[in-house]
Amino acid sequence: MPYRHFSNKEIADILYEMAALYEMAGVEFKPRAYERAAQNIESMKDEVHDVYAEGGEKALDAIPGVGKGMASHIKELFTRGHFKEYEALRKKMPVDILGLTAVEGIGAKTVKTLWQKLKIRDLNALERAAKEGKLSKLPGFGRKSEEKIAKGIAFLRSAGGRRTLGSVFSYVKKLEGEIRQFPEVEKISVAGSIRRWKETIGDIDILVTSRKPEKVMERFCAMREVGHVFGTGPTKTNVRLKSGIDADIRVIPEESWGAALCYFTGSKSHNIELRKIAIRRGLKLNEYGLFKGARRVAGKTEEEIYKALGLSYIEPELREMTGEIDAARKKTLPKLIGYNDVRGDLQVQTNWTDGSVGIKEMAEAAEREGLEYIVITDHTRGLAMTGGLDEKGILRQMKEIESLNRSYGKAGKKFSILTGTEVNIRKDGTLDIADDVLRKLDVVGAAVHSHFTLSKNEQTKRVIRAIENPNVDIIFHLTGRIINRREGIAVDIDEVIRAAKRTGTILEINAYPDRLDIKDEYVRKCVAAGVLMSIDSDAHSPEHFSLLQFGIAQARRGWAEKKDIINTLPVQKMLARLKGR
Ligand code: DGT
Ligand code: CA
Ligand code: CA
Ligand code: ZN
Repeated sequence: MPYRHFSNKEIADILYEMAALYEMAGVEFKPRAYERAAQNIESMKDEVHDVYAEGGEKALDAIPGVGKGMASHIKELFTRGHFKEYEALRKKMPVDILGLTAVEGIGAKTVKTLWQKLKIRDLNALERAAKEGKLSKLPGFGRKSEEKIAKGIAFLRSAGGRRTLGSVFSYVKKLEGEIRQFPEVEKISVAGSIRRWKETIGDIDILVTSRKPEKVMERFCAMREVGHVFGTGPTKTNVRLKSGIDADIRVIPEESWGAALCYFTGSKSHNIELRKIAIRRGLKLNEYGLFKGARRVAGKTEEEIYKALGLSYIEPELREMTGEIDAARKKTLPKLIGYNDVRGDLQVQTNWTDGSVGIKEMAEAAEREGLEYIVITDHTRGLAMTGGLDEKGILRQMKEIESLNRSYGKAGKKFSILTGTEVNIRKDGTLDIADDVLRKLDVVGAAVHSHFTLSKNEQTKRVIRAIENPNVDIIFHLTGRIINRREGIAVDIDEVIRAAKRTGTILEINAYPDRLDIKDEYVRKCVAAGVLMSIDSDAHSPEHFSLLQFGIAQARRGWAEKKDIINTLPVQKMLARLKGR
């Protein structure tokens, strides 16, 4: 096959597949390396293709996580459309690996067994085998694991192919940037669920104004990223992008910009309510404007539409019909935390455990991102696969942090690195690090990483026991859910929030795009109860600090203000608000 363009998503998928193939082949180290490279490529702003076109194989090599071997594979992909090692591995294992491993509880090793013993190639075959009770007869499987797999498949199907916002965000920004460059485009905005910063998105909705709509559509359809055009006309075009995502673009008349933005931002139920309000006032609202008879009374901006309906302006993140319209009428909407309000990051991993680089590099990256402090929170020993630290390891790490801070002090730097940990909550709610060491740390986060299927009652007790430990400042990613993949633990959220309030424990909003844990609904409960939250990136590599924006969006969708989030405070004030100080 000759040269072909591969999008970042396509490359990442191939690398993920390679990771699984190597794992099945029993190769050491490579699986993790390929996975890491895939993650980095997925979240890159630039196209790997352009990086290669401009800087050759050397530039590929410079992408974080991509080494010489991988760089040459990617080059081969661009120049020949495939690469040998991948083809060879695929031949041995001709199965839909990504489809199968997307099921909770199925890893590469299981895929191998399923193929070797039952010739299962894809999700449908797996579903059939589970129904027929064939899985439970495999060595190492039982009734329970069969049921778990059946549940996992059902969960996956119900998610219906929606993608996390974080996995498409930089891709969408890039697309938007390219369209903005069309000479005929005047205004441009992304609308729909992306503008509302939903956790997952179905498609990409783009609005533009232009005096030459045909030309805009022609250029759009000719974009390199467009795979298939479903339909095109002067006002509306629908395409499927090469990444597999659908996109709609609409050209809007200048005087209707605000009305269209409002209409196509949604949500649908929010729009329907706005229209009812208009009708009650003897007006008519549609995507062209707000009308009194034939006269347009508003439409150029969203602000003037809300105003004409007797409402204060409602931020897109709140347009979900969960009380925002009432609050806008009564002028009691919250003043949401802003995207620049977070000053520090309270959950950061390094290469002391499963992060990609050292403490210093992470601190430098955080500083570049505009942060004033970070807490180093490597995993603890209960998470053996990450090389979790024991007490001695934590004490050694504290020394290194101390010396880094000293050198920062000497250099007159304002940035602070705080000591901390992501201590593992055991099945019974006790922690896997001794209290006298936890007490020495600046910030202690505790998290559940195992025993996800205990009953609600047991999980609630377990988490509350951790909350009641005077050394635990924060509960990290409370439910442990992974969007599209794993349901979180069952907890009585109201009881947990009461315990957090009583003890002064913070609940984290984890910004990692497939976690976003706690979810918006719970954020709102915390706001109502006066429980402080933190917004953390859970960074495992330097680029991850930019993920904070998704956590901030989550906080906004939960109606949180700046005062509700502890790490909007400067470092000393933040520390002073922690439990037991
Ligand atoms: P998605 O794409 O599933 O993540 O969710 P949205 O909210 O982006 O939905 P989408 O793409 O179907 O439509 C974009 C917006 O257009 C939607 O949020 C509200 C508006 N819209 C679409 N269809 C209707 C409709 O039938 N009635 C009203 N009032 N608004 C609609
Ligand atoms: Ca949409
Ligand atoms: Ca759409
Ligand atoms: Zn980790």
